[in-house]
Amino acid sequence: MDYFLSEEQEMIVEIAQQITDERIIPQRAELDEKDEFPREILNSMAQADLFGVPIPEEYGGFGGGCLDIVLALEQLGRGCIGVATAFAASALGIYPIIISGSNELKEKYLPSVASGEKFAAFGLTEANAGSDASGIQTTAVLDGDEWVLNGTKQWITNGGEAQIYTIVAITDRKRGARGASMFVVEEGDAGFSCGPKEKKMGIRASSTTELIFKDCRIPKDRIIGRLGTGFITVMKTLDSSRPGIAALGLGIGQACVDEATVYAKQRVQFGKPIISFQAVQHMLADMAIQLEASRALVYAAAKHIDAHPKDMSKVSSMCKVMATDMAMKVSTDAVQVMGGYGYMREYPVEKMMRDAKILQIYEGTNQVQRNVIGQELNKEYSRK
Ligand code: COS
Repeated sequence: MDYFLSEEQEMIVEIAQQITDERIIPQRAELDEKDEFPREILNSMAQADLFGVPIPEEYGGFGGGCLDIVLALEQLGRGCIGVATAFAASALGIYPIIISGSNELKEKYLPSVASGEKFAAFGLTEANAGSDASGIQTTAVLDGDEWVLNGTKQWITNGGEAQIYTIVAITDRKRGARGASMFVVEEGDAGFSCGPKEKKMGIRASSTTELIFKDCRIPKDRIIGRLGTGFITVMKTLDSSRPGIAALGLGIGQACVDEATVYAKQRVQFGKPIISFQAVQHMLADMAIQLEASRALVYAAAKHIDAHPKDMSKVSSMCKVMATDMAMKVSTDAVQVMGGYGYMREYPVEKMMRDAKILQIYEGTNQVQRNVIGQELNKEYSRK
């Protein structure tokens, strides 16, 4: 379907497509097998200026909007969402600075992330705080001209690989959601370390570690935004990043439709290619319908967010749920169409099915997204 993209948007698609076809697809199986971080591929994305897409022009970026980043991530996700997650997590890590940071923080951190020289990571989740984002235990206490951080973040994408970490910590426990603040921590800060890489079901090219703060001292001016606004910045960050996760779902969906259709045309059973059997055709048709419907919603949501940035929570959650549930269903069906071969590592759909699962979990489970949508509906209809 033609979504009438601008020339610049077509260019973003073309660049991401080329990196996906030439660099990601040939390497994805090996990166998955070896749990290997895709540094060289990320370097080629940096050379192609992809890291600059979400960063404002005055800080060395492309100044792209939500649809621009969605288009890039959809293509990268078609290749491998492990690689694409490493890329997306750098954008996620820098959003708090874009959304709430001072000009000084923006000048200090955004240009090196826009150029791809440095990677970023976002630290919210803890052992006892995931869906309950305001239940975090990590603390930050002001001591003279420094903040002293203590606590442990869990399952942080780009942990150990990023140089810039934006993290949320409690600065005044009595104030509830208004008692959290966000900070920038740099690789090498005293008292800051990362745990070993986690062993995951999928997205194994990406790195996931703990972030450990033991009397970690950082300068006072590394606070992002005003004291006590950390939870709001976290929520706005997640609202901004969720369409990107939806785009990864589109990427997997497209790759699965492609793989399963090509296979069904080649695989002969009972003397005919299996695509000539209605049972298989209907599965492929349902996969294609769900994919295209999800794409229409993700693009429409991204355009809405670009036009109305203050009204993004509901549409952001809606497109995340729809496209990632679609990715799980369509990847499971692709394995089914391909039968025994689909279940084997020799074909890429088994990896896509393992990878798809995380999309329903990270950056807010799809159950939490439904809570957000339900709460927004409740508010809207109370006003009517
Ligand atoms: N944008 C701006 N402000 C927001 C917001 C948003 N999207 N969502 C909530 N807020 C504000 C609220 O307005 C409220 O402000 P006041 O204190 O001024 O009233 C404050 O934040 C607290 O909001 P709320 O009471 O709704 O917070 P809850 O603790 O009930 O949180 C959910 C609700 C479940 C929506 C939230 O915890 C959430 O999104 N969880 C998922 C987190 C997640 O994605 N985790 C995975 C992380 S992997 S990176």
